[in-house]
Amino acid sequence: MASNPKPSNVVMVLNGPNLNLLGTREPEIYGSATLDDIAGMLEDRARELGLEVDVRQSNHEGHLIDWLHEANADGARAVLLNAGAYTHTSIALLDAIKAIAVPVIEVHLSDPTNREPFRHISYVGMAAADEVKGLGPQSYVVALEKAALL
Ligand code: CA2
Repeated sequence: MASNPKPSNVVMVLNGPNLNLLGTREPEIYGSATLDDIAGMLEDRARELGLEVDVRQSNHEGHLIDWLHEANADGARAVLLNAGAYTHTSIALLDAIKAIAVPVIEVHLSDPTNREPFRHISYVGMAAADEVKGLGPQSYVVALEKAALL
């Protein structure tokens, strides 16, 4: 079936490995907000922007790929993707982003380019339409505001 040519108002927000642990450890790097807190912030901002967010998290690379395909098939407005450490390793995610028409905005709480050298490469960034990083939970909100302009 052909995908819907008119993007919906749904923005899918995909979170990768270990992000379910946000707020429990390493607050000096990732802050003290939980993923549920971030989802709440996004729901509030989405309402103001006339958008709807669908926030998901998985520790499994294939789930993230399936959800990118789903966002595309459903004609989502955009995907905000914090792929966690898969950002720096996953050619499969790069291929998935290249294979879909939905714009993907790369999101990070920290700024990986100011951290260890192994975090400086981003396969996600090689295909993402845009990126927001280093703003803590606000990175997601700024990315949502960018999605509203697409
Ligand atoms: O800064 C980000 O958002 C990252 O995507 C977070 C990933 C990291 O591998 C990326 O380089 C940058 C790690 C997420 C791990 O989250 C944790 C949360 C609480 C406690 C431990 C890990």
